Amino acid sequence: MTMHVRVVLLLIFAALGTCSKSYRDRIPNGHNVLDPCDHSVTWPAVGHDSRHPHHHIKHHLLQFGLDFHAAGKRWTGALCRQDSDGDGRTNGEELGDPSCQWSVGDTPSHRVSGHPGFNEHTYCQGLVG
Ligand SMILES: [Ca+2]
Repeated sequence: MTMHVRVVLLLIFAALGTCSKSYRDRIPNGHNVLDPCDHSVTWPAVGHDSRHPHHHIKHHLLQFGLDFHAAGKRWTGALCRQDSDGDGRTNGEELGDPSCQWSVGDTPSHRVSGHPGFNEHTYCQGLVG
């Protein structure tokens, strides 16, 4: 492998590694979302059905991830008012922006209180027992 190829590969992997990190900056409390069933750990890949999706394995986007992409990968009023996981709470309520006022760089008005991609009531029950 030539030095040029190594440098290009390094840059590609570096870019892939920062993707979801920058997406997390685009939603309120994006770095504080917890595992829906185990609140002792965070769920870094908020839009994905795996906490740490590997880029070489095909992984699935949650409905929240699909909705985020459909909104132009931005926190919009419509995305905030949506209930992507169907648990009866809006994405904004779960992510600490119940009045849908948050903008990138702001401190959210509330703490994160749920995962916008999982209906905790049904998803976590399915994992027990
Ligand atoms: Ca939820």
